[in-house]
Amino acid sequence: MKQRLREQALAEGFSAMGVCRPDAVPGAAGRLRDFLAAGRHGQMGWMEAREGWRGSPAALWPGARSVVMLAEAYTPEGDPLAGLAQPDRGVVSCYAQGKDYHDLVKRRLKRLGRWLVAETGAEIKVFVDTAPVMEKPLAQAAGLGWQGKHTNLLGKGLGNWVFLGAIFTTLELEPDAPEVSHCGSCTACLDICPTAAFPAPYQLDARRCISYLTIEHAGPVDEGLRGLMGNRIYGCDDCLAVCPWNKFAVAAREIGYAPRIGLPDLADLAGLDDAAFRARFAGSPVKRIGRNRLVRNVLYAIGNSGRATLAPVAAVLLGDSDPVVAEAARWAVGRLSQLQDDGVGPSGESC
Ligand code: B12
Ligand code: SF4
Ligand code: SF4
Repeated sequence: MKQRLREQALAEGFSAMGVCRPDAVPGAAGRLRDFLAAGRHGQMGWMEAREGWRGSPAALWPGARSVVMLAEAYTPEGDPLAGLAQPDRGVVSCYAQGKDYHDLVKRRLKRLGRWLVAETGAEIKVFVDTAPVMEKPLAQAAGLGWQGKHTNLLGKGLGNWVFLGAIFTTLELEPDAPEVSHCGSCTACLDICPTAAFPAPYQLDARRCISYLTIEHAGPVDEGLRGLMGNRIYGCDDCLAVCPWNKFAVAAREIGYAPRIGLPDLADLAGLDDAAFRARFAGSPVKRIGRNRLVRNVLYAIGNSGRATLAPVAAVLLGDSDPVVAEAARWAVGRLSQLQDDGVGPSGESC
């Protein structure tokens, strides 16, 4: 059955499948507890709220006998870091360039799950991202790959540009052998992080991670971190992009991940009102942060751009009805006028 399930998973478009027992990650609960106790989750209170289930997949659904872990590739075709050299444009992480992966992965998981139910009569529950399930350690236990020093799951024949999904089932399936780390002495992901968000290899302080700051963090971002965000306005790809194992990354098979957003103009984005924001980002993961948070991020990017021509764009938002947007506009205008006073750009060129 496991072999047939794997064939079906690959036929559905998944890149890899593995199986583990629900109790296969006994160490994860303690590490989650340490992460939460250190406050590294920042404002993500939902991580604490269901800590018991998150740390113990066996407690989440006591009837489950096996966890089927699946990886779905979204490997970008070009260099995801190329846009960082264009300061008047905003960089949206390649995971969010196409359609929302939650919808695409879940749809595929449900199709595979229905097949499993029809074949075996077993019960199933499917999860992707938002449930209290630690998907990365489960995927490692199921042999899909290992959690790299950047904390994401990567595999030798997979690379790290993969989303994860899980099917819990009452069916007994033969577990796969867990994978071990093949990071060796490499530290490329730790070294490139613009905000020094890794307190140690294999550990992330989300409060410093640009992905967290641009997507999850409500309110103003600490001023010391804003300047380090550059023109990243939604998510961050730096630590993933430098991983040498991506030489062997599998290609994305889901056409829905093809880039639709590209490198948007910061001035255009700053001018979005609620309705225009919703229309522009319909079906995209970007939609979930709402107009105000995106415009806040855009204003930080404008402040970091070194482009005096963008100061009037920021100035229009000084009176924005959202106080966080208005404060971000003040910061951006202040930063750009400082550069004008000095007559130099952020990299030392005359502006
Ligand atoms: C919360 C969350 C975030 C937070 C925190 C990320 C984090 N690393 O914890 C923020 C908002 C920052 C985030 C960012 C991103 N995320 Co996110 N996120 C999640 C979520 C919902 C939970 C992760 C979690 O449980 N974190 C808590 C910590 C404690 O767990 P952990 O990361 O597994 O930590 C382990 C290590 O610290 C390890 N550890 C600690 N010490 C030591 C020591 C040694 C020696 C070892 C070996 C291990 C070790 O033990 C812990 C448990 O195993 C998952 C979905 C899910 N339900 O699992 C998606 C998920 C991890 N995210 C995902 C993605 C794509 C991203 C981004 C790449 C998006 C982007 N481009 O902007 C970035 C990557 C940033 C990064 N470097 O991690 C994917 C990752 C897929 C993959 N290949 O791994 C997931 C799995 C969603 C999905 N279904 O596909 N994310
Ligand atoms: S996603 Fe960006 S900010 Fe977050 S840990 Fe990776 S490199 Fe650092
Ligand atoms: S960049 Fe190097 S250290 Fe980081 S996950 Fe990849 S192999 Fe491991």
